[in-house]
Amino acid sequence: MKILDIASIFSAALLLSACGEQPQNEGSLEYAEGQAITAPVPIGYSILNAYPHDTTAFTQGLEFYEGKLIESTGLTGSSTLRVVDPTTGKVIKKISNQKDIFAEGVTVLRDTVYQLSWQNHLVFMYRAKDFFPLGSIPWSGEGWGISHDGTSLIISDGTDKLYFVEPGSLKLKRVLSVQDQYGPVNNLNELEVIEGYIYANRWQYDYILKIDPKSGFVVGMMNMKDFLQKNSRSNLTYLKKIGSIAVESGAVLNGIAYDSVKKTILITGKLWPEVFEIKMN
Ligand SMILES: [Ca+2]
Repeated sequence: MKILDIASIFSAALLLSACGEQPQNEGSLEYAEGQAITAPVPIGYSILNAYPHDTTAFTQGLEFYEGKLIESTGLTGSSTLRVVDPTTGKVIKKISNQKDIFAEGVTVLRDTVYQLSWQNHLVFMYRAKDFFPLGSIPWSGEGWGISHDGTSLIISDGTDKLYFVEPGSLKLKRVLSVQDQYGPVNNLNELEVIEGYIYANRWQYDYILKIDPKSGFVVGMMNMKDFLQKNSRSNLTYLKKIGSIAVESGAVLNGIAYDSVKKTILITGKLWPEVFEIKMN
């Protein structure tokens, strides 16, 4: 697909979104106009384990794949794609993105790794077993988080929209507007599909959202306020020693990976010293 094709689809989708109109084609946008939305239900969780995590990893994407963690780290000039041992935190394999790339979310579908870039307008593909590069696809918007439902890739771009696209081509299938009882929920970031629901980090907010993939309603919420400070076994002063308020406040929760065998969730954040294994109550 050409860039222009994607751009035109996006323009149409976003225009429809802005106008609040139903599209003419089948179900490419979903709305809940006029429907009352109930407040999300608090989701409790237990912390089972804390595993080491590379404190230089500016985590942008996290996914469990064949017993290992696939992690994408950002920042222009130092972005990487990694295979990480989930319990030791050891980086088993790492490749670097080109120096001009700011990498973002990552997911694996049909043994292909999809790695987003933030504002480079490219999605990179790799063979999952060895990270052999499979090229890139143009993406007209920003790239923040990515996951999949087994059929479609699901991409966030920092707005309240989630884009369902075909793997391989990124052809747009539908746009989901995410909202809670107060209206659109923006800053959707790292994603993970867990048992049929989309879970999302929301940038600059201390919680994980549970989103109904049909309605776009936020149906649940995990409170993660001061999660690292409360639960880390590490000395966190290094986050301050960097000497930048921006970096310190940038060390936010941003990584959700689901182990479908153990039915546990691995969460971490940018520059965090640990990956936490949690289980929803
Ligand atoms: Ca994820």
